[in-house]
Formats: sequence, C-alpha cells, structure tokens
Amino acid sequence: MAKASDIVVQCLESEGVEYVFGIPGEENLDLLESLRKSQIKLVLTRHEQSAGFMAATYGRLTGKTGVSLSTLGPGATNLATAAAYAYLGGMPMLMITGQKPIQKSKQGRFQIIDVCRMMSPITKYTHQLTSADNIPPRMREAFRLAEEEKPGAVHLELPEDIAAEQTESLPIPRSLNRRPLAEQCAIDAAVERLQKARSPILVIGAGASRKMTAEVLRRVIDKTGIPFVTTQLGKGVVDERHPRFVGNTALSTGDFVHRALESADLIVNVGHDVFEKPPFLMLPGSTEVIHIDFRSAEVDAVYFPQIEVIGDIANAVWQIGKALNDTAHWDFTRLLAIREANEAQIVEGADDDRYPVYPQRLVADIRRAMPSEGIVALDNGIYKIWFARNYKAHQSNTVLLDNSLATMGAGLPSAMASHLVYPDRPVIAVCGDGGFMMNSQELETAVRLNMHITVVILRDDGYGMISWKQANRGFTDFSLKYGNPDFVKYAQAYGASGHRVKSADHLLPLLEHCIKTPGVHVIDCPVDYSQNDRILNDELRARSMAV
Ligand SMILES: Cc1ncc(C[n+]2csc(CCOP(=O)(O)OP(=O)(O)O)c2C)c(N)n1
Ligand SMILES: [Mg+2]
Repeated sequence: MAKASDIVVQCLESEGVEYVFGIPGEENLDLLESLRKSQIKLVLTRHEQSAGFMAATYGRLTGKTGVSLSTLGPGATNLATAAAYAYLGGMPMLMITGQKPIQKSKQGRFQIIDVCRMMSPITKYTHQLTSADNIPPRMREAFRLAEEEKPGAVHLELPEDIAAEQTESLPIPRSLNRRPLAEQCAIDAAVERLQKARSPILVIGAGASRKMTAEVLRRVIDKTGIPFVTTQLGKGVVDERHPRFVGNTALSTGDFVHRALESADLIVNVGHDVFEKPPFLMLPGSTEVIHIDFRSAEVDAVYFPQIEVIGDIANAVWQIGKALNDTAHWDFTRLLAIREANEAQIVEGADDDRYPVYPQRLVADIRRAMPSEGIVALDNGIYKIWFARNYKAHQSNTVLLDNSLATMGAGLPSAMASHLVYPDRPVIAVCGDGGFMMNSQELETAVRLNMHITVVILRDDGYGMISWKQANRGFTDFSLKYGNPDFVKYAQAYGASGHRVKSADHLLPLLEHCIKTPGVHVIDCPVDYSQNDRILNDELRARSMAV
C-alpha cells in the first residue's frame, strides 16, 4: 500500500518528469510532501500563469510534457491563460490542481469553482481524480494525450482527500509507440502534382519544428532547389540563411513573401494548422495547396487545401523528396528575384544609429550578439513582427514566439524555461514594457534559481502594437500610454543587474557583456516606433508590389 500522492509522484517519475512548476496551496500539501522526497525539482514561481508558461515552454523545447501545479479556485484560474497558450500553441503541458475534499467537507463552497469545466475548452483532456486506484491510468492517459499530435494542455484535479488515500495501484509504464506513416496513394498524388508544377514553393510551419523534420526538409530543398518560406512558429526549422529562403510570414498580407506565394503555382504547406495566424490567405481559385501534416487540415475560410498527405511529417517529406526526380522544368527565376528584393529590405536599418533605437537595428544587434544556438524568447508586441521578418533563425526553436494565443506575459517565463532546458546556451527574453510588467515578478524566481538570462525591455511607454493598429484604422490616439518604473532600479531591487541603453552603438557591447556575464540582466532599451506604420503598412506593400 502507498499513499496516493506518492503514486502521483511515481507516475511523474515514470514519465521522466524533471521539474514541476507552480505554487502549492493547502490542498496540495500531500503532493508537496511526496515531491519533497523525490528527485523531481519544484520550481516555485510568483504567479501560476508564469509557472504554466514555463511548463508549456519546457514541453515545446523537449517534446516531453511540462508539469505545472496550483491550488484550487484562484490558483487554477491563474493557470487558464497558460493552458490556452499550450493548447493553441501545440505544447505538451500537464496541470495538476488541488481541490477541497470531495467526500466530506466542512467548507461550504469556499473557493470552489468547477475547474474541470473551466479547463474543458482550453485542454485536450480534463479529469477529476475520484479514487486513488485510478491515478496511474489517468496519469498515463494525460501524458499520452498531451504529447500525441497535436500536443497541448491537459488537466488533472487531485482533491485533498484522494491525495491522502492509500492504494495498491502502480504506475503504468510508457508504451513503445510510433506515429503512423502517410498512405502511398497520398504520397503519389503529391509527387504527381509537384511534377506538373512549374514554380512550387514550400511553407514550413509549427508542426515541422516539433519533430525531426529539419534535416529531411533541408535535403529536399538542396536536392530540388525549391524555395521556402517559414511561418512564425516554423522559424529556423531550416536555416534562414539558406540561399533558397524567401522570407518569413510575419504579416498575413502585403509583404514580399506574399508576392512569392502568389507567384508560385503550387504551395507545399508542411506542418501548418489554422491555429497559427494565417501565413497566407487562400481564396477561391488561388494557388493550390498540398497539406502535409500529422493530421488532416482543419478547413477554414482562408484554408482549404486540395491535396493532403497525412502521417509522420518527416517521413512524408522524405518519401516525396525521394520520388521527385523529374523537376528540370521547375523555374524559380521570379521567386528568387522576390527573395533578393526581400533580402535587400531586411538589411536596411541594420546599422541605423538614431536613438532611441529603431527596431531594425535592435533585431540586427541581437542577431549579431547571438550564436546560432542562442534562444530569443519573445513576448507579444509590435517588435514580434520585426523579429519574425528580420531575425534570421539558424536552428529550430531558437526564436520562441507565440503566434497562436499571442498572449502578453510569456516572454520572461519562456526564457527562464529555456535556460533550464539549455543551461549552456545564451538566452535573451525580448519584451515590450507592457508585456514585461505582466510577469516581471518572476525576476525574483530567476535570481533565486541563479539563472543566466538577459531581458531586453523595449520601452515606448505604451501598448505600441495597439497604438499602431489604432492609427492604422484612422482612430485618434487615445489611452494607450503609461508610465514605467525605472527599470534599472527595478532590476536591482530584485538582485538582478540593471542596464540602460544610452545610444544605438551602446546596445551591441551591452548585449555581449550580458551574454558572457552570468546572472540575471535587465536592459532598459528605449525604442522609436514612429516609422512602424510607414514601413510595415505602406512601404512593404508598395515595394513588394513593384517587384
Ligand atoms: C494578455 C494580453 N492582453 C492584451 C493583449 C492585446 N495586445 C497585443 S499587443 C499589446 C501591446 C503590447 O505592448 P508592449 O508589451 O508594451 O509591446 P509594444 O507593442 O509596445 O512593443 C496588447 C495590449 C494581448 N495580446 N495579450
Ligand atoms: Mg510598449
């Protein structure tokens, strides 16, 4: 016989869990005691939301389920945004929340909400454990569902009285399990259609960054010369310095990549799903699409592919690449001309010495400071578009941005999780002054855990992204400005190092200093967003139309 909470921890151990991120409440005390006796490390955070973001990012980077922990009611509601982040973003994450005793309780309805019902639309699976004997199968099921394509959030509620029960049940080991391969007929149909094309293009999306697809995709690109585009969540799956890289779909329309996608006569879309902001918009009669993914395409007004190859992506791409032999008639002259125009645009502003710093210079300097394996974790704001467009990712999952929930507040926690997964790689969080302040309290966690990370805060004293949209829609500038703390002193108050960028030329040496000096660094970087609208809305549209 063993205590139920010990069995929960044994199940976690049998799944290979290294960390549990969270904040316990009194309802979790049995589980906390069981965790104390295990090798699993509890990362105690200052908000459940950031614990959830960290667990989700752990899942995103490793493919293994990240685990988060909270109490009932308020702890569980604080996890909701992170659940949605993992659910839409395809990141395997398990949330374990406490609950008052379910068999006998003297607390009325104090703190009680129906957490499972709340979690239901933002998870793949949610379940209240009502008996200790059921813990192993429910735990195994939660991990299976979290990791199965498309990965996402799952939730188990462990009530206080169940956690304290005794049981003879034992963890159920993981199975040996392979993903199904695509059907030969589907491969043949895709190959036949590709052979008929004259200038096809490849779009690389989120799904391709999850599994070992990178090497296979690169070989197909090298063999056939097919140009490729990355989506925001597919950044870096193939090195974006490759001569056939056409660009990133940072915007949904009006950029050079969209000219290329219109000019192509076939789009091969690898690993994209409609939860990501559309990289391109399909219209009736527009370029045909071959969809290659683990799952069939979820049809949408802007996405209705004509051919689907469903099964393991890497294998499907490999098979298609192997069968493609008759491609001498492919002609990429136009696509490559568009690529050159985009490349020329991207380097503009890389040495701009105006101050406050311009976004193009900022992106260029972070790229200059970072080695190929360095990780940039972005929060959500206007700079995300600049990073997606201008920052060339060299490897998968080295630019962590959230293009599906697109929540603010995830930049710092996802940088912290990246540091835990890859302690030897430089990690930089890039946050707006708005997004940073949504989870800035985690500076304490980062300092306490002796992390080495750098947080660059882009200070425009406002919700810049929304100001940009407001201006763009012709509204009067209203209500999107605020004040900020002195970020240098703020960092120092947490025991972190605070720095302020004093000129455009100051940024790069400062980044280099932070990357080589262990500790938590916060860089206050004033930014000038005044040209965003002109460049992103007008100039790109006009210049891409002119190619
Ligand atoms: C949690 C959350 N709240 C609100 C929004 C809507 N939103 C998107 S970007 C943005 C402004 C971001 O401001 P900041 O972090 O300062 O970045 P900036 O655009 O100014 O660089 C807002 C309010 C969101 N995406 N997520
Ligand atoms: Mg801002």
